Amino acid sequence: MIKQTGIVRLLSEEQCDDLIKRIDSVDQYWTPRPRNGVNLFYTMGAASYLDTYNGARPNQYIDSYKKMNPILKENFSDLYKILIDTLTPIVGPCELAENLGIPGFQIFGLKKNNMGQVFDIPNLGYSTELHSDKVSYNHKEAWSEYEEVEEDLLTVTVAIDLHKNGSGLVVWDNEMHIDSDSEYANSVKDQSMIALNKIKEASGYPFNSDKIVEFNMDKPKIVEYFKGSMFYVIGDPWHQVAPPVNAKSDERRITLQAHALKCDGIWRLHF
Ligand SMILES: O=C(O)CCC(=O)C(=O)O
Ligand SMILES: [Fe+2]
Repeated sequence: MIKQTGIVRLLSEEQCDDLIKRIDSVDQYWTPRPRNGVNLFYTMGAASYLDTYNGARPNQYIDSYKKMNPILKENFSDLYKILIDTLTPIVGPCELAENLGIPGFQIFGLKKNNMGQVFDIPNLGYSTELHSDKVSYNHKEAWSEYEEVEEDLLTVTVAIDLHKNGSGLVVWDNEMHIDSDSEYANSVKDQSMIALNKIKEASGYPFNSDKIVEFNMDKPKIVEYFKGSMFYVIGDPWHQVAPPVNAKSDERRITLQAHALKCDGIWRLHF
């Protein structure tokens, strides 16, 4: 059930451009996440869905957040302050979850100094795995430090850089009232339906394809981001990163990604 959702401006375009420069200036801390031998995706920070497995919190995750939280705070404390100050009147009190990886960056694209020859990125060329964000519940040890842990899950995405033709989120939930009718959004909807039909033919990909079939939607909803936007949702809809449409390899999609559970009355923001 989607309890609350919206998209608002968090940053000006100038603030985004400044952040992009600063994110590039610490690219030694970006973690490559290659797929099929090709790398067009990095993260910066300890990401629950990539660095933990089944809630076991292996050392990989703990080591990663202990190293990366101070680096993220040192470089981006102004961004975290704007995020918390803007989010608080909308959803209630928020804080960085210091006992987890704090919100980090997801960078689809190349490092600035690896952008030699420009090439076309295939449509559907990025990770577009269908998922819900339930992995946050797996941090049982961290949550056990609080007396009261509420059930709701908050997800927040801040768009800092976007593909020229558009970037956003594909949401497979009839309760999602945000939707775009742009050329980009319609192209993504068409691509999504082609992908869905392929999934129906050859079940097994993506891993939770059975869920898409259950949704029984004519088309998914597209939350289209704008440069500086903050999208938030309380609830846990099935979703995918919307793929780029006719993008070149010198374009990027950079976001700050946060998830949160409300513990002792405060949303505890983590990656
Ligand atoms: O980048 C986005 O728009 C959302 C990413 C996402 O779904 C996630 O990190 O869980
Ligand atoms: Fe997600």
